[in-house]
Amino acid sequence: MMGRTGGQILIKALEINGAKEIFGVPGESYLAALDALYDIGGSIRYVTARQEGGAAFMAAAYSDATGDPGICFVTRGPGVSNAMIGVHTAQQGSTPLILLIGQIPSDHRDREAFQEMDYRRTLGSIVKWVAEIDDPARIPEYVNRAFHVATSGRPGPVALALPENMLFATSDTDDLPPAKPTPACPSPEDLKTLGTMLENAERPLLLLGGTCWTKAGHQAVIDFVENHDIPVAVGFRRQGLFAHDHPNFIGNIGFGGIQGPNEYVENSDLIIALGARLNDGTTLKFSLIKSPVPQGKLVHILPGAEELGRLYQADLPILADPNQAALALTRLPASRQHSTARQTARTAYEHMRTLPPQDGPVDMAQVMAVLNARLPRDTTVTTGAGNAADWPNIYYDYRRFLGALAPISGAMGMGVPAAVAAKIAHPGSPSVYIGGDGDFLMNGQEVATAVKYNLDPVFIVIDNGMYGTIRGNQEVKYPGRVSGTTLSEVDFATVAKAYGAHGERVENTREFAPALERALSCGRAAIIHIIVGPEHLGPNLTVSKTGQ
Ligand SMILES: Cc1ncc(C[n+]2csc(CCOP(=O)(O)OP(=O)(O)O)c2C)c(N)n1
Ligand SMILES: [Mg+2]
Repeated sequence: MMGRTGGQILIKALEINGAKEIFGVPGESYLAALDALYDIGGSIRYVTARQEGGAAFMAAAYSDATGDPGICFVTRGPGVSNAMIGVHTAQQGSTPLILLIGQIPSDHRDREAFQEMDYRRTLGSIVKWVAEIDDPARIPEYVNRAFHVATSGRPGPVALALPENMLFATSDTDDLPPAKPTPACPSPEDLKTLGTMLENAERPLLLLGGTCWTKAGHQAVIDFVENHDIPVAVGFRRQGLFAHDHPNFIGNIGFGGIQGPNEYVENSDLIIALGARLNDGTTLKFSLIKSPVPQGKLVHILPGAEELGRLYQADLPILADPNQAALALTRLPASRQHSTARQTARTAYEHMRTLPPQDGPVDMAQVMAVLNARLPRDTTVTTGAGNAADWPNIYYDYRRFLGALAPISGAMGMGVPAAVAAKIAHPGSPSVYIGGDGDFLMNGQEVATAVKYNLDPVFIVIDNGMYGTIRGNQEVKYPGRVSGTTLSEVDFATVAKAYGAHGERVENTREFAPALERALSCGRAAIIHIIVGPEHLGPNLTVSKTGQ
């Protein structure tokens, strides 16, 4: 019997496990898998990116936007090297990502063959699991394990190397049923203890973070905080976990957060951290919540036993899937309301988010006001890294569940591919990137991917002609000694046109609103190039004010 090729068995196993999109750059190493996609009839789409860094970021962002594992397919050595930024970002962001690698033929292994790389060593410290498949008959087993490992415990990236000859070889092996999720539930005793702690708290806080949230889990969170009227904050770059216009929301904390909610966290006597690892980004380098022993009481709920007790000695560590935990929390009797604490924290949040007019040719405070008023609730907003990302991070009213896509790793270059991925995940909803001139060009080539797939994200580029974040730090530590931080002038509206996208140039505040209207309604990808001038360093920050 002829059987199926390794490529066919692989693609079938991905389909059985629910894969809908594969983000990649092709290589001759995995032609057999590409060929199997040709036959599968559209149930899985292969999204051809322009660079593996873009593809890996798209896969990670797709996962962050949907809660499903992201899948990225790249070729060996050079392809993997490019993709590593997305894999590292998935690790730091607890994002389930499956990296498939077209590998050199097995009979050339260990000769430093053309493009050979030892994935166990190069990827070993940034993935949860890496393996190479030698026998096509075992593909279903390895693929199921990849889905299981990526999504269970603390979610994260895994990698499978697929030797070229193995993908061409045939086997008559059977398919397996899909990997089964194993979400842990909190025990009744732990819930009872948590209920008593909440009853006795004066300034409680629910702090949300983590990945793989479901709509049901999200709704349970809303029900729980409304039942008890307790304040909710989200961790570093987790703005998509709670609508910012909800009266119980008091802000995102940590790096890129604002003072009001940070103060509430420092003085809270009970933090229920649900899904949040409480990393240095969320805790402002462990200052808002002292590590290893917090100043107030801490209930730490995480899906991975290995993470509980790693950064914090919680009063009540609970090993549970955040969705299951949230559902359990809705069953706690609401005997005490915390309305005063909640109202005070909410008022502080609203007050601290009010922006004065900003210096420069374009007032970014007004730009943010236009975006908040104009963009519908179902908009996904994406960013990369740098001060420019603080505009959305702090001042955009995120309202869509999982509608904030940004790198927990602080990697520049995620925002552009993430905006493309958001359009693939939610074609009917707007997707808007907001980032700096430096960040945009780290993966600006993926605008071409948006054009290829007829997607219409809007890319807003805040151009100060420099790596402003680093320049700002330079001005503080080495005033007036500018070194390595300036950038050349790029006409991004013209770049847009060259890609087949719509381009707008905004040189003063009043030009922004009509430019946004045209970008949102043009029916194709669009770049809005905002010239903020060489003094601009971010919210309330200019070169001249730095160091004063
Ligand atoms: C991949 C990567 N390289 C370098 C850095 C360091 N870095 C952080 S912010 C930044 C500058 C960002 O410039 P831009 O996007 O123009 O925004 P601005 O700071 O000017 O607002 C750099 C170089 C990083 N975080 N990620
Ligand atoms: Mg810049």
